[in-house]
Amino acid sequence: MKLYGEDNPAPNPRRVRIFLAEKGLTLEQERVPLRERAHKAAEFLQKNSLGQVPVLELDDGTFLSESVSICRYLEAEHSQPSLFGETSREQAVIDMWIRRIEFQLMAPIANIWRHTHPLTAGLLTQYKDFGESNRAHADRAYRWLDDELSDRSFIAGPTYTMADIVALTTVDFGRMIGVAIPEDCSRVLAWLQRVSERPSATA
Ligand SMILES: N[C@@H](CCC(=O)N[C@@H](CS)C(=O)NCC(=O)O)C(=O)O
Repeated sequence: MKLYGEDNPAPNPRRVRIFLAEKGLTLEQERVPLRERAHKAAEFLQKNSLGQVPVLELDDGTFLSESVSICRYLEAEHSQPSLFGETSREQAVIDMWIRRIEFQLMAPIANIWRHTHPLTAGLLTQYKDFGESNRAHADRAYRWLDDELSDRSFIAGPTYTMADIVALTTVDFGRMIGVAIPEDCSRVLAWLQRVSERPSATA
């Protein structure tokens, strides 16, 4: 098995590395340098036709892409500690929160990245007004998340799960490109400190 990824700050490969650290697993890894466009080379497109990382190559030659799907596969192979939930209720709640973080928070941050950041300017036609308009969406998402965290320590409940990994990588990437957590979102800030103190956060 081999994991193709990219160093930080790329958020999606980091999800898998944090997941592996939480599970205490190690895998052979190969860096795919995005700045050199290695992810769009013909050889890599054979592994993932979307030309994105991470990709997990299984021993039977299957290539899995999509960071959450890769982690689901690894969870099925190594069930403990559970990061996707044990009961059907836990699993559904965690899945709901992964999707909510991706749609509510990751989507506006990705739009800000693609449409306002100098590093992506050569990759697409940037619509700067559209990109900037997403700052208000990200702010709204942070305030909504702050209210949600009033009754629990982690994104999907009382324990750390895959939803925290998706949120942490998103929040850190946002901070890196200048999307700050609003200062009055004290619960989100406390959550960020809690998850950042885990050894896995250095992955
Ligand atoms: N939904 C995918 C997103 C993967 C993704 O966008 N990866 C970024 C690196 S963080 C990438 O490869 N970007 C290059 C591109 O989209 O062309 C996942 O969760 O794995």
